[in-house]
Amino acid sequence: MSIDYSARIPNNVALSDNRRLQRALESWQPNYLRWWRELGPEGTQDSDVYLRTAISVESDGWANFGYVKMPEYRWGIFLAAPQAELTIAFGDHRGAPVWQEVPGEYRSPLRRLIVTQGDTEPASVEQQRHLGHTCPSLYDLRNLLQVNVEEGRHLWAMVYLLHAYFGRDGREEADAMLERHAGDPDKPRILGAFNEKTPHWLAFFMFTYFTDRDGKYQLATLAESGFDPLARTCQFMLTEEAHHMFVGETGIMRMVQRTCEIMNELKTDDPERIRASGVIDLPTLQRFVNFHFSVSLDLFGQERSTNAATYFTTGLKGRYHETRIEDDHRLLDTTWPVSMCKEGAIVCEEQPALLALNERLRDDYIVDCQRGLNRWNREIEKQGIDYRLMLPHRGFNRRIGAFTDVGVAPDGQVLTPDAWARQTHDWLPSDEDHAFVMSLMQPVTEPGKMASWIAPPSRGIHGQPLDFDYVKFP
Ligand code: BYC
Ligand code: FE
Ligand code: FE
Repeated sequence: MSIDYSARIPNNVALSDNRRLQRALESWQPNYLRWWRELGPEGTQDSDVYLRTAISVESDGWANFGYVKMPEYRWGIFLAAPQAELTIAFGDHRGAPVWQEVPGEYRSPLRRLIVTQGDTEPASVEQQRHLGHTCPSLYDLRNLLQVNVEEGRHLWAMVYLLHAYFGRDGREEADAMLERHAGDPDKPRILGAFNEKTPHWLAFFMFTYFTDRDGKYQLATLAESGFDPLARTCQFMLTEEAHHMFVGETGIMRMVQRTCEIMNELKTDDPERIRASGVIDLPTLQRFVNFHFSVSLDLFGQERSTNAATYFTTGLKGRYHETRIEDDHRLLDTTWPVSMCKEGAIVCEEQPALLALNERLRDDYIVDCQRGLNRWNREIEKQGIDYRLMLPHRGFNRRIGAFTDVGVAPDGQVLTPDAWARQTHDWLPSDEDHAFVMSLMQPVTEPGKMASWIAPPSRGIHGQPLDFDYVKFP
């Protein structure tokens, strides 16, 4: 399983043994690089960035740190090591050996899952491409670029599967990954959240906290797949994903910390006075939590989903930590509680568990999201401030599923359309909020210095000091 770095495409899948596949991927590579130059990070393509590159898929010491110019980053194909005599853990094929080839009858749904997953990766790079111009520090800039190159690698992970296992239509899907673009009205990305803008660093930290966390949960279900190459590629992607969520969680933590310090200095909770001293007031942070959480909840699909049931029954997509769950792993006659709106009130009803798999994964996700809020709230409490950030109700601001077109307040109250329209601007970021946040986004590129609105991190990267030159401009 060692990685071949002498190849044009670094890999641990013995690519050189399959010349056809190698040639096909090598002919996709220049298109990828052209896309990276055109729609990847702006203003830093020729900089030396202190990046981590995977050198082994083993859990100990898989990374190498050093200066790299991003277009020269060694994007490649890295799968977690295979496990001997592995069997499918769930669904109708439970107990059968995992598949090394795509079963003909599942070709189309499997391709669809891989395409949907793959599409989000370059989308996020496109969404974040302007952020380098307004970085709050070199430390943060480097983290952004690390996230971006890894999302680029996640695209490689899916493109490899498409090329290796789906023949001509796989190659066409791989090309289409570089043709759809985030927010493009004619050729949008597939899922809603990946067409939203990430205009500033507050949105970026919220995105990496909430939306990359959807990535964690979706990848975890695909890491259970009966299609072994997909499972193994997702297992390795998850190790990279952890860093993206770290960037989001600590980024918001540092903003909370800084805002509370200013509130204590000024002895005020007046948002206007707080804003005037160059930090983002807590109610504004709350509105961004509301937005990014609700948009990310939509990424789990509808509460009742026959697609999800089919993915599970056929062994393509499992549950979060499938093998740690103690049940029959078939879900033939169990139920799961699902919230919905009935006659102006939110009720919880038992639904067939098989149809409720999206909702179940969303439940797992919500619990995980709350953990970061608890940490941020502990900081607010520690600084003696009487304010708590909260996750809005799952029905708030939804576009997919049972709560679409239902006005649900953050506290779960069901509202009339009028009342909803009157109050949304209290709950979601307004144009003014965005304009204010944008006004703070002045680049800080002196080593060790931080923008006014964010506290320094507690430590540097890979043992380096905070005033390390994490990015060197040409
Ligand atoms: N936007 O049965 P339903 C990441 C469609 S993030 C637009 O409810 P299903 C990352 C759906 O396609 C992880 N359309 O849904 C994060 C279906 O279409 P058709 C990405 C949506 O299929 C940060 C219809 O509505 N990975 O990695 O059970 C940075 C009814 O669907 C949306 C994956 O998503 C939406 N939000 O579940 C970088 C994993 N939701 O059939 C990267 C792969 C639903 O009517 N994807 N629809 O044409 C899946 O597992 C499933 O496609 C979904 C949807 C969970 C997304
Ligand atoms: Fe990713
Ligand atoms: Fe990610």
